[in-house]
Amino acid sequence: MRNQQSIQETDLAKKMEVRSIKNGIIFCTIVVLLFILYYGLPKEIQLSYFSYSRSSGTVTILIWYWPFGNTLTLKGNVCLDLYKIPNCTLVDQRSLFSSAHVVVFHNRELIQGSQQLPIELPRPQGQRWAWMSLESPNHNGNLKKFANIFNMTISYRRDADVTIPYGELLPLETESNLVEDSHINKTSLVCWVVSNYRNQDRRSQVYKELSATVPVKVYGRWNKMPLSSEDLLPTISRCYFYLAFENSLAKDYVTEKLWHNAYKGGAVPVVLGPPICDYKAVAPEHSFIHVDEFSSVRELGKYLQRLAEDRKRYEEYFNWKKHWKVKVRGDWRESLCKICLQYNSLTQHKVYSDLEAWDKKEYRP
Ligand SMILES: *[C@@H]1O[C@H](CO)[C@@H](O)[C@H](O)[C@H]1NC(C)=O
Ligand SMILES: *[C@@H]1O[C@H](CO)[C@@H](O)[C@H](O)[C@H]1NC(C)=O
Ligand SMILES: CC(=O)N[C@H]1CO[C@H](CO)[C@@H](O)[C@@H]1O
Repeated sequence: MRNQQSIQETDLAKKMEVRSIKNGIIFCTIVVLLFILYYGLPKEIQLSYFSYSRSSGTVTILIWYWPFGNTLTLKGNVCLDLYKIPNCTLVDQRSLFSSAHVVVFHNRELIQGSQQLPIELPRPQGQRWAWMSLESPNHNGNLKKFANIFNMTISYRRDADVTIPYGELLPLETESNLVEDSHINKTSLVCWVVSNYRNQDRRSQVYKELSATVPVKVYGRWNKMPLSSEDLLPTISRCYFYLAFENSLAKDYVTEKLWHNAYKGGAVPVVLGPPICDYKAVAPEHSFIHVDEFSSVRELGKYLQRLAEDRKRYEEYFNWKKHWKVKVRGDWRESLCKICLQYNSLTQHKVYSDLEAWDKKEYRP
């Protein structure tokens, strides 16, 4: 009897225990559900969900306003039709904000105050805001106020999330045997095209020293010899050397002066800008002459003079043309479509906590 009762009691206790465990599980589940409802999913789960969903389907890039106010048409499937980049939708309607994967802001208008960031809009999970500029750091203004806002950078710099160089060399599919006579029509030794001459610039000092050693033909507004865009390349093609001197000396800042003017013009570029290693990273060896290769500008001048007289050695500066073709940067649509090529390899979570420091990063001459 006693035993029977105690067995029944323990049974009852067990039943009670099971029930309370059940209740506990239900209670915990409700708490977790309420938590998720209120706070949303923890970041890691959300991000992996998002990265899963983004690897298929198209990426939508929203340009919040057009750089320099130059609106370009986005009719049709621009990225596919013009640049053969698939699964990439370019839009400029602000009403599509909530469906955009990337929203792009061009720096110039933000700095001038003609455009504002839509900081009042709630940012959809996983959306990235991109800061875009092709200017050198000393023309970007003070970016301190943009701390902790942007998730990615679009710039000519090699260490930007999306690199938009002013130009690049693409490998030729088949090696070119076309041997041009690079000496044809050459009438000037050294040419320079300059519009904004500032006496204090390093390039102005180099020019002055160089022209004391060899003749330098100067074109452009400064010398009251402006060149129309049609006349630019034919004029440069008549020079043995072209001074591709950048107006700002900054990491990776190599502009169309090299890619378009010199390479397409058919003159050997004499470059002044970032250090030699920055040029070597993007241009073939023996396709340019860097001012820093010489102990003095006088030595540079003497080298140029000897080279122009040595047909064979001068010709060697064009050997790269057998393997490479020049590609100059297209319009802003091309730059924006290129975001899609990088999109799937972007780090999951990134914030530029100090954009100003990133932009003005120590330049090691
Ligand atoms: C040389 O000049 C002639 C006449 O101006 C022109 O037709 C020809 O294309 C030029 N050749 C090169 C390689 O620039
Ligand atoms: C983008 O930056 C914002 C603001 O700092 C941040 O809250 C958000 O998590 C970032 N998003 C990504 C995808 O990195
Ligand atoms: C990764 C991805 O979404 N790829 C798609 C790109 O678009 C083509 C059709 O346009 C699809 O077939 C791919 O699956």
